Amino acid sequence: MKEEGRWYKMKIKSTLIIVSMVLVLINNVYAIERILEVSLEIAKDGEAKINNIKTNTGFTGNYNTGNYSLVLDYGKKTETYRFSPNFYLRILDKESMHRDIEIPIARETLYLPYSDDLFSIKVLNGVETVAFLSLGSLLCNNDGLCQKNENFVGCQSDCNSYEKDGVCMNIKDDRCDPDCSKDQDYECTGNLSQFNIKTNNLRYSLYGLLGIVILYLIYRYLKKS
Ligand SMILES: [Ca+2]
Ligand SMILES: [Ca+2]
Repeated sequence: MKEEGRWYKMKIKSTLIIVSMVLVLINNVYAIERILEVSLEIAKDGEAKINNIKTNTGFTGNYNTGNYSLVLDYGKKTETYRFSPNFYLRILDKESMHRDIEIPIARETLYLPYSDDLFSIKVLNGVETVAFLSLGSLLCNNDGLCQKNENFVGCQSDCNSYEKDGVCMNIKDDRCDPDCSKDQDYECTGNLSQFNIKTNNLRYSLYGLLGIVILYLIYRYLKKS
């Protein structure tokens, strides 16, 4: 009897572990990574210009090598990303051959990890600083209005999830985000049942998964006793 009680406790413990693992998995599927898009115009052997910055959702790039670096300053720490601007343009000549011609200005967009405490951006060519931008309230000025470089990703105090702010947030907020295409945000089709079917399907498949786990545990329990 004592033995059985211990075994039963163990089963409860493992059920809890499995359930929490499933919950963690669900959470990860919905985790959206925030990124900062930095568009640069770099003059060969000269100054660089930070043309545009924008917060977005998506993937970051790999910036490990190159003679240029972009430094994100968070006040307490800095992060350095290395890259090589492309000063060549590939063209097709009269004989239909590819040829690279040199261009005076390279245009690059970098996709970097973003967090709210970002303070300034610096671009270096070797050790020489070629561009600097202090962010200040550029990405969010907390005035209740969604403008300029602000969007829901970087400025939730001013922008709603369904704002026309250049980023598509395909989340359930009962509104159509005008930045999304119809297949990105189901709330844009005006046919909410389609959206509900989707979420219900997901919900049922998760219930199904939990059901299988529980049935398996009951089966194991009956087999042992
Ligand atoms: Ca604002
Ligand atoms: Ca939007």
